[in-house]
Amino acid sequence: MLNKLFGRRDDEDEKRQSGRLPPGQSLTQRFPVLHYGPVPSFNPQTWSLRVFGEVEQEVTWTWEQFNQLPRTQITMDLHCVTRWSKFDTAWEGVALATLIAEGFIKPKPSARYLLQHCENDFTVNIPIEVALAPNFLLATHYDGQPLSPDHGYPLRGVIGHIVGSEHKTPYLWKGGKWLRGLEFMAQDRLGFWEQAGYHNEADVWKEERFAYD
Ligand SMILES: Nc1nc2c(c(=O)[nH]1)N[C@H]1C(S)=C(S)[C@@H](COP(=O)(O)O)O[C@H]1N2
Ligand SMILES: [Mo]
Repeated sequence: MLNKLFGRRDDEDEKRQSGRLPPGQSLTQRFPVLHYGPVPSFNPQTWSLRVFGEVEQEVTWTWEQFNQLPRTQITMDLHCVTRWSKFDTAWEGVALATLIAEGFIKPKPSARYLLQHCENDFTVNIPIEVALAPNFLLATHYDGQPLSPDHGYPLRGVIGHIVGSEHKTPYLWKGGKWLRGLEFMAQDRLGFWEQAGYHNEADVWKEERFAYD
C-alpha cells in the first residue's frame, strides 16, 4: 500500500517536472469510469454508426463494415475534468481525418462542428478541427483489448494529449462513449455536459472546466 502510494507520487512529480501534468490535475494509475446513466448493451446485428448532417452523402455502417475501415493506433495522456490524469494510454481505432482523406466521408465546406451522438441520447460537441486532429480517435480498443463495457464498448470517441504535439487538448468528456452517430454541423450545438454548464472549449492547459466560474 505504502509502496503503491510512493509510486504514484513519484510518478506524478516526474510528470509535473516534464510539463505533462496540467494545472489542477493529479495522476492516477487506475482508470476511473465516469458517465451519466446506465451502460448500454451491444448487439452486433443491430448496431450501426450513422454519419449525417453537413456531408455530401449520408452513410451508415454496420459493425462488420465499421471494422473494415482503416485503423490507427495512438498513445495519449488523458485529462478528466474531475481532476484525474492518466498517462501513456494506448488506443486503437479509426481516425476521422483518415476517413475524410480516403473519401469514406465527404464533409461539405459548411461543416464546422461535430456532434457525437451516443446511446441513450447522450451527445457531445467539438469543433471540426479538433475532430480531425490526430488526438481524437473513434476507438474500439484500449491497451490492446476491446473496450470494456463501462469505457464505451464497442466504440467511443477518445481525446487526449499526444506528447510533443501542439494540438488543442480538451478534457476527456469531449469523447463520447457508446457512439452511434456523427453529425457534421454548420453551427455549434451544445452537448449533454455542455448544456449542464461544462465549458464548451474545455482546454486542459487553460483549465476551462466550467462555463461560469
Ligand atoms: N455516452 C457518454 N459518454 C461520455 C459520458 C457520458 O455520460 N455518456 N461522460 C463523459 C465524461 S464526463 C468523461 S470524464 C468520460 C469518462 O470516460 P471513462 O469512463 O472511460 O473514464 O466519458 C465521457 N463520455
Ligand atoms: Mo467527466
